[in-house]
Amino acid sequence: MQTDSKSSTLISKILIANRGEIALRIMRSAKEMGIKTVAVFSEADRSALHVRYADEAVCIGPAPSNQSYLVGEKIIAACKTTGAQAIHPGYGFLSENASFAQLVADAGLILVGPSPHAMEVMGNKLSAKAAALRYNIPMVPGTEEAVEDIEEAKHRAVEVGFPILIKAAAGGGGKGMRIVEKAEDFEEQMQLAVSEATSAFGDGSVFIERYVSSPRHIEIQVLGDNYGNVIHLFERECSVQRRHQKVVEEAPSSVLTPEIREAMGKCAVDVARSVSYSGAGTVEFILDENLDFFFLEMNTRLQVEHPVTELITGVDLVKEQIRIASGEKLSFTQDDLKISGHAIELRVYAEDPANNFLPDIGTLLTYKTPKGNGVRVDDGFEQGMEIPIYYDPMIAKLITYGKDRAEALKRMVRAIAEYEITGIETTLAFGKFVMQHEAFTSGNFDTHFVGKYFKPENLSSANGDEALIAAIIATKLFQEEKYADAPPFIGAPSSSWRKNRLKY
Ligand code: MV4
Repeated sequence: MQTDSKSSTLISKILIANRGEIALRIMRSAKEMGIKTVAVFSEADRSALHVRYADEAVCIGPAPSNQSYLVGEKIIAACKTTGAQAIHPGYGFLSENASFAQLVADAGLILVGPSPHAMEVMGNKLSAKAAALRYNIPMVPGTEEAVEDIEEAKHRAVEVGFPILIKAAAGGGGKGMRIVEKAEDFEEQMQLAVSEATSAFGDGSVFIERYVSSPRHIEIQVLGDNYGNVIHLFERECSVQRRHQKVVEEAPSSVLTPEIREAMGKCAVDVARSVSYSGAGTVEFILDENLDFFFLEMNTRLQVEHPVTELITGVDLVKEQIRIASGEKLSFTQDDLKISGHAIELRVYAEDPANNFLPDIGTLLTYKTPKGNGVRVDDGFEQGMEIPIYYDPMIAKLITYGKDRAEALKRMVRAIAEYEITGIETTLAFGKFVMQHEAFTSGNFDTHFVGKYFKPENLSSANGDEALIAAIIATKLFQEEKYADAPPFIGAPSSSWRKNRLKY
């Protein structure tokens, strides 16, 4: 499928304006294409893996991201110093910042991503919906413009029908979103939504949609080139999330029929066309109980969960992004693409699932990744490294592939058991809980999965190590009694036994 086209004439050196696993992910593809890589790093990331992996590295300031990874001028200056012709922004940080995209263009550099215009239109939910409306894309009934006057807004809410959802036009990640069950509550919720949106985004515009109460979250990966060719690479199912943070993603979705898949794919391509989209993008939909789907928004970046799409299509999305940015035409058509097998991704966070998922920072005392058939780990750490407090707490993405969903799931359970992390709490045991839950294994779940089924008590019972722990304690007590009068000897079981033996 992927042609090994000659390395780009426009790009011989690329700067990766990111850190962690995604910076490494991008550099690996660049290296395979014969493109030199430049890392940028903050003072907290001096010894990070992405810095060591790159051909060159430039320090761009102190640890806080607003003094380093978020400062566009420093990134552009680093390109000038090193002679990099292009910037890959990864995800997060500057990746969806239209002003930065414009700054890059004005500096005569190539941004691996869509135009500043496409970013700007899709960066606002209302302008995104307005663009999509011209292509007759299905959308949840609601207001097409921002609602300002409260009485007028309430009138519109009654027309739409309760329950409704008030959303911030500039919003993302569920911020500024309020569910309103009945008309009496409307004024209060609207005021709260406006003030939340104003403080979070500096833009208080809100709009109304009918609330779809138990949706599945399904997104379509698209690729567009600079010659008007747009294709889709099928869907990713992302319904297992916790407070708008995705936890598990998979491809394909177990609920889509070939007909719905094709219809959603066509809609996603049209949404991309509405802004002459170039590069890799993701069109988000919700799917209701009747399997009707509605366009929500478009993300104009490479997403965290892109590997599941790569595994089922055989396409290296980062290479395609770079080829498109260097002015190449898409080397394949929609008809060349098909789904092979099934892939599941588990995000491993440095968070304590037993303690309300509080971020847990510290040193990776043990860090051993699973290996073998059908296992891919995208990470940015090694044993002995510290997880810095300044950035996202994601340690790794554990991705498994199989000929079908059952095989991918079994591999995932096996891979979780092989993964050894001590020194910090992680979401691995939580992942095991999800993978073994009947609602997940049967495919009968929606965006409420975590809230509906997960309680911290589930963790210990899902763990299955009680017998092992009991045996270790018994042995230790026995030895302590036996040698109570003897001096401590070298090699005696140390008090760190628990950290070293606990496995998921
Ligand atoms: C919705 C919805 C139900 N009805 N819109 C959440 C974040 C943003 N991307 C859109 N979101 C939702 N919009 C209507 N009209 C439910 C959600 C939603 C959700 C969507 C995708 C993934 C997870 C979610 C979790 C809660 C709510």
